[in-house]
Amino acid sequence: MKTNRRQFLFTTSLIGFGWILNKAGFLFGHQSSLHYSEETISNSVMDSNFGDQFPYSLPKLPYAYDALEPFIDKQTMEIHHTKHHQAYVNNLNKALENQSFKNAPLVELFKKVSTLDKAIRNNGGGHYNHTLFWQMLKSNKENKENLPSQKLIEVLNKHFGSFENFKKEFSEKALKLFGSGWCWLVKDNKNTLKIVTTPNQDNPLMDVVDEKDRGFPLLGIDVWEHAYYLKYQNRRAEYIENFWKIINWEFVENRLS
Ligand code: MN3
Repeated sequence: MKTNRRQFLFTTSLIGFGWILNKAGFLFGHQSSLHYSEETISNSVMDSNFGDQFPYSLPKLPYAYDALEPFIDKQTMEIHHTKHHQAYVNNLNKALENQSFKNAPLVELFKKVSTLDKAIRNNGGGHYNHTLFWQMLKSNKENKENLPSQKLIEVLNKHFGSFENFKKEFSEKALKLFGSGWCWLVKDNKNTLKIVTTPNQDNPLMDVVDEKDRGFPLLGIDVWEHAYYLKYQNRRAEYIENFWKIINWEFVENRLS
């Protein structure tokens, strides 16, 4: 069932990719399109869980706008979701509407995004990244200790020495990222966990990202000022510290497996 769906996704995307590859000057050998696979492009990873398709739409939040208080305030969530995320969705649809490959899965477009209109990169990334971000968070009004499961802690220990080391490295990279962007925990195609940052709305599935930083996103933090400025102003470090209290570790663990 899963294989059929994958084949379907690849087939539908090929129509669009034929155009892209031809435009990029690639030679299409006979039947080569039938053999197109993730392995064709080195170190590329795809998120086949991302189900939205053209025309894209704003997903509902899995909680109320005030659910993340006091760590992320209601107004920030409402503006972030209904204005910022909605704008990425609208602009992505606009950028794709006249493209022959508009029905190709967004995560397939990421693999060739360097050859596409910049608006697809920015707004496609914006839609994908925020759709993930909302699900990576959860309510914790009582400010309970929020740790991953023992199983996930063991995985993080293996890759980072300890959970504390992981938290420290992730927080530091998120803090030091200059300007707007995202900090991610990713699993690369060798199953190694890494912490990487991407500028603007880029993400680790995109071919514009350095090969060593590519991977499947497990966790991400939005460090654009629009994600925290109303409550934290310039205090990004405080926003990052509070982010740890509202991470939906179950969601992260599900993505790992
Ligand atoms: Mn944002």
